[in-house]
Amino acid sequence: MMRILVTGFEPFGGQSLNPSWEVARALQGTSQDGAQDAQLVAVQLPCVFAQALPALQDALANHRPDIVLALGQAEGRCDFSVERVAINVMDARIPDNAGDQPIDVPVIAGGPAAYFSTLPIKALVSGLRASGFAASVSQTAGTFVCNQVFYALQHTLAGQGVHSGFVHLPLLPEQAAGWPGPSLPSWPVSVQVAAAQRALALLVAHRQQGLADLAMGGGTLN
Ligand code: PCA
Repeated sequence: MMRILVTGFEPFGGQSLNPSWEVARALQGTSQDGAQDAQLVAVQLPCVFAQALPALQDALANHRPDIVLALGQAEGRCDFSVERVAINVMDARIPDNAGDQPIDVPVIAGGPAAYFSTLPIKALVSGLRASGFAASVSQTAGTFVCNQVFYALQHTLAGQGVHSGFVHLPLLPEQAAGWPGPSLPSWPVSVQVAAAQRALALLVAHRQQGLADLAMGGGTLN
């Protein structure tokens, strides 16, 4: 049986919702198209540098997943934003939920500068677009708690054959409505959940078929 771990974050930055957790918890217990025998567990991670990695390690040890889809909120992103790379630095523009704000501290001292996603990121983007969901490859997951979790996830699972990676999600409409400053894009939770469900079905099928990722452009000029 295919074991899937989906993580989402608690709200942060003064918000009362985080789309990543709303999506993760909605997925819990659902079956994925084409993956009837998959078992999905959703785990919430604290948006606290000092607590997120222990929670992630617990989830990995408890569920021993074949596929990990880590989700986070990225205000300003307008689509299902599939991260390519995690970098070994924490540089927090705002304090985390415990008031901690590390500047230029490695996620893992002595670790490599970066890890790539081991998800088929191009196939994911292509498959989502074919199903009507806006999606793209993102070249940076930032330097806050999402990137920290993504880096530690890839570091922990390196060489184990698990398919793992990170996706940033747009705001929910109720968040965007109250957001200060210029308007930001948002997706209703139903659309976010449907996109994530499609993504998981693609990931499961891809893994079951042992396919390589698509060679499709997903870069940016700058
Ligand atoms: N987004 C933040 C942290 C938690 C979340 O959902 C980030 O992008 O780092």
